[in-house]
Amino acid sequence: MAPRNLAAASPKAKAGALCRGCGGAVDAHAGACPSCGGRRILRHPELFSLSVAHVDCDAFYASVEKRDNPALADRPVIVGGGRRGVVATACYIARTYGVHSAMPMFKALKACPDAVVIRPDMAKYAEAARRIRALMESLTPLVQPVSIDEAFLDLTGVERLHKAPAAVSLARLQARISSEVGVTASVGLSCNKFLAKIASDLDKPRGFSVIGRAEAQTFLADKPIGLIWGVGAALSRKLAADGLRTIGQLQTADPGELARRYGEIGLRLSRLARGEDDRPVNPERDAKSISAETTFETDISERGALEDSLWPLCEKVSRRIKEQGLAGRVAVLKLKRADFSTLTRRTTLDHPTQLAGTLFDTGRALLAKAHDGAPCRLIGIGLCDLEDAAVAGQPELFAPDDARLAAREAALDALRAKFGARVIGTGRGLKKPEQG
Ligand code: DCP
Ligand code: MG
Repeated sequence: MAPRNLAAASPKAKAGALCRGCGGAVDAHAGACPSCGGRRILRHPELFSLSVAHVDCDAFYASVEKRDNPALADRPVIVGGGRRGVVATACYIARTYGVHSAMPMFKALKACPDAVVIRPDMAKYAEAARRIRALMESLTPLVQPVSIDEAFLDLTGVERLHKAPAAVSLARLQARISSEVGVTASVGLSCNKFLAKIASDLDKPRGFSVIGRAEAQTFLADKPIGLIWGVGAALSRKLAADGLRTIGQLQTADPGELARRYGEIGLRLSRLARGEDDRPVNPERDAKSISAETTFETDISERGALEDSLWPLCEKVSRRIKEQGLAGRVAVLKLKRADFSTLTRRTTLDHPTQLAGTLFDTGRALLAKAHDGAPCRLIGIGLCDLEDAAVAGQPELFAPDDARLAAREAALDALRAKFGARVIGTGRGLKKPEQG
């Protein structure tokens, strides 16, 4: 499996080629791999100078099931059912019948009556995921898990350690996931997370795709705007109504005009359309929740006063969650009464959020349910069930209805960054200075 030609594997190599059979680096002009004789050679001028990757397992739950029951290898397999009665995933054979994730099971079975249906066994999938994660972490400390079967990896600077460019290490990783865990994965290699994520999806299953810096704009130009993370159906419709359908149209639109029309989101779309994404691969995913609380100097029993004290806390949580590039799906409110009894109330949001306004509205609703008029000595609010904001899709940030709210918060954040957190407040934040 080791690359035979380390000279070609040097990070400085101009053009690179990789044998898709054994994962070894080969000479860019070789017709066949000198190591395994394979003829599936991946060539790309930037192959050995790119180091940000997205790795995503193929039909993950179904692959684990096939691994554990070889008799299923050539059968269409659907994992799902149970309480929700929908398809969690379908193997690539079942997909040829049109079966896909989130499809109601009855529809899936109509499309593919011969499918073998298996109930999900999460413990088994989590175990496979842990082993895959460990293999990734043996390559680089910069592993950012996105979901159970996918992660971003930044291999910048570890080429010397592995005596191989990132592409070769990734091909080896792909081979080890297959031989040691028994499932297959697809790799997307590029210069940033946005492009790497798109790349990993281009050649599934067992794919290895590269999007280079030089080709990014051209590659993206004719793709629909919906390919951009977080651009859901609603925003796509709004952009289409304004005549914007392809990423190429975003590339040629004036960024200032996009900002004026869509706020911060417009600017972000403009940058992504040009293949620019400077978010780092962030392995710091330890924080299970982000919260803030305040203890009052004197107990408060009046609802309005409690609400006023909630707002700066929401701003604080929002600021911290934005700094970490995360979004939370569950909001939690905490009240400590004067008698020191504590109560917490939580609610799951429709979409993960990082907005102070959304958190405040949710917190206020929870407060209305939880607070019985008793004097309180402390109030706290937080977000948990955290996800990477970009990968979570930020449907809320991108939903046209909330776009103004998001743009306004982005503007306030920018002012705070410039002048300090305490200088800029909203009417609500200024009404009652933060305590505790
Ligand atoms: N999953 C789920 N419900 C969904 C989507 C996914 O339960 N609506 C589960 C089952 C998948 C796993 O998460 O196996 C990983 O999700 P992916 O989106 O990566 O899908 P797959 O790995 O199954 O297929 P692909 O090869 O397209 O990545
Ligand atoms: Mg997958």
